[in-house]
Amino acid sequence: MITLYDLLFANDLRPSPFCWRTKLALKHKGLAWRDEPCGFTEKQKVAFAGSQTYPVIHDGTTVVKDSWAIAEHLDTAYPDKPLMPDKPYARFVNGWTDTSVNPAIFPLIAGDLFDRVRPQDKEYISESRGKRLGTTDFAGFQAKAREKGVAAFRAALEPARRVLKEQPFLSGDAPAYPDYILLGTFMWPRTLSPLELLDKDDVVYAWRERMLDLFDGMARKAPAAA
Ligand SMILES: N[C@@H](CCC(=O)N[C@@H](CS)C(=O)NCC(=O)O)C(=O)O
Repeated sequence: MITLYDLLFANDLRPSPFCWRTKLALKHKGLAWRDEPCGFTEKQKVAFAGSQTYPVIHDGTTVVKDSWAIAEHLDTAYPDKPLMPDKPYARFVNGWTDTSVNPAIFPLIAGDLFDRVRPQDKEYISESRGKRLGTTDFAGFQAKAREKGVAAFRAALEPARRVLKEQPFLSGDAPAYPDYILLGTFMWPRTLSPLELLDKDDVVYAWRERMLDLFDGMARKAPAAA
């Protein structure tokens, strides 16, 4: 049985966009796994993998860290139902999401995220994210960021919008890893913040609805922010 080391917030919330990539990839393959929830200050749980981040998986005797490496491992070890039939395209979506989409979300939810961090992890997040943002007033930072940031986030999605105007999923007629990458990103604000990032008439909104329904509504049913 595969073990997934999954980032844990307060009230058992599991928002990590990278861990969601892995969870959706495992479901796509039809593989069962056991969750090992880990807080920000519990990195000793993934020290065996030499990792400072989640996700990590333990698959038999194989240990894999980093969501991209995990997707590659799953396609090699379980070649049925490929996650990445077009690997260069998947790599592009991975890089685009990491560098253009995720950074556009973080400022918009920084305060809501901080509110939902486990109490024992707050000092670590305050220091590490405070350094990144230049302030520990996360609520104030978030309020300011939302003035222009929602429009900027929507603009960053334009490459996906152009694809989704032509086909139901980023990967064509059926979802695959590129779709899981982007849905993973949407699971992050969905789990941590009541902020709605998309207009209802956006093709990305309709795609997200289809994605939330996959695997018997696995992502839709996951605990989300009130
Ligand atoms: N490139 C890595 C990034 C993973 C990552 O940054 N994970 C975050 C959670 S969303 C993390 O574990 N952060 C730990 C920390 O900030 O201390 C991947 O794709 O797995």
